[in-house]
Amino acid sequence: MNSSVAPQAARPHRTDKAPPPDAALAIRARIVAAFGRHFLARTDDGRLLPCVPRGKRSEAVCGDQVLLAPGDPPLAIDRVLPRRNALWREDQWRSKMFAANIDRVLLVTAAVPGVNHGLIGRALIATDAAGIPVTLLLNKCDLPQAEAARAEVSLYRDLGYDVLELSVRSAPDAARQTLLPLLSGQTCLLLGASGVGKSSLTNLLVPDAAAATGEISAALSAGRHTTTATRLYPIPGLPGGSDLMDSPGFQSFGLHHLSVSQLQHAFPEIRARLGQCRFHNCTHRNEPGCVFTADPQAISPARLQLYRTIHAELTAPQPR
Ligand SMILES: Nc1nc2c(ncn2[C@@H]2O[C@H](COP(=O)(O)OP(=O)(O)OP(=O)(O)O)[C@@H](O)[C@H]2O)c(=O)[nH]1
Ligand SMILES: [Mg+2]
Ligand SMILES: [Zn+2]
Repeated sequence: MNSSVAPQAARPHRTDKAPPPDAALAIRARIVAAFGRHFLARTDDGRLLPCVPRGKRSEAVCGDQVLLAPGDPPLAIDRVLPRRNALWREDQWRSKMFAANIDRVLLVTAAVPGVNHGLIGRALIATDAAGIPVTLLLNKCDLPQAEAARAEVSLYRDLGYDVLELSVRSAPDAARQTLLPLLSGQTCLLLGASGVGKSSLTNLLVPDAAAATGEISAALSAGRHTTTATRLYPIPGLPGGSDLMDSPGFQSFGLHHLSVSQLQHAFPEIRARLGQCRFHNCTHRNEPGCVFTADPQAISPARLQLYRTIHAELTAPQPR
């Protein structure tokens, strides 16, 4: 379970019972939407093609490069090409891949519903382990709660992460100007809890996206309207290859797919002082002579607690 390299990350997969693909006839495309077993892929010349996996298992995720067999729609996905990277979460029961082939994660938090350190900390660990650069976005800075949220995210700035502030609602032009340099020529994934404004930001940058946001359901009094599938959109006005992915908000973020070493290296403050504890194999949980227990400057109590909680999750005996 705790293997450091996920099996899906690097290998090309043939979907079940695929005949040998004829490279000359195959259509190369990128998955831009996944709804259960139904996918939408975009060719380099901009055609959108409905497609389905050949066998029972649907291994493709948003962002994957695939080879499609020519034929009547929906086309069969013959092969998922090797991934540069993939981001996913995994708990005791199941694993969920968010997306693949990502240049940067834009990890969104907001003044309302507030900064959730558990989710942010875990998402930062997962992106580090996947080798994907990350930028934190603090949205809804127009709200009175922004001051408190700013104080909360300063922790991440101090740890060396890039943190950008914006208000999609009250300062859309400034938000665009802040983000465009990061987005140019890149595939960026918006990631974050529900209601932080990922789809609002998508609609700002991709006016044709019509991504569902909170308002739509308010108008229909149908309760909250929340994104249910990851989608990839080309960003107009930027060079080709500038793509934005909107994803559903997450409430939990299991990290069962990581090794203890990946966990320790993903905490900048732990990485900086590895090897300084009395025991070389210190787990930083309860050993004597642990620098993180002894020196309150080494790591904040909340971050140390998060580390210990995740360490316990990774090393707990697996249920039979
Ligand atoms: N005050 C304020 N509200 C905002 C801002 N950006 C977005 N919102 C509102 O926040 C609510 C949620 O926004 P969404 O864009 O649907 O959030 P989401 O992150 O896509 O949520 P999920 O799809 O559930 O993950 C909507 O009512 C937006 O209008 C902002 O900058 N300021
Ligand atoms: Mg959304
Ligand atoms: Zn230690």
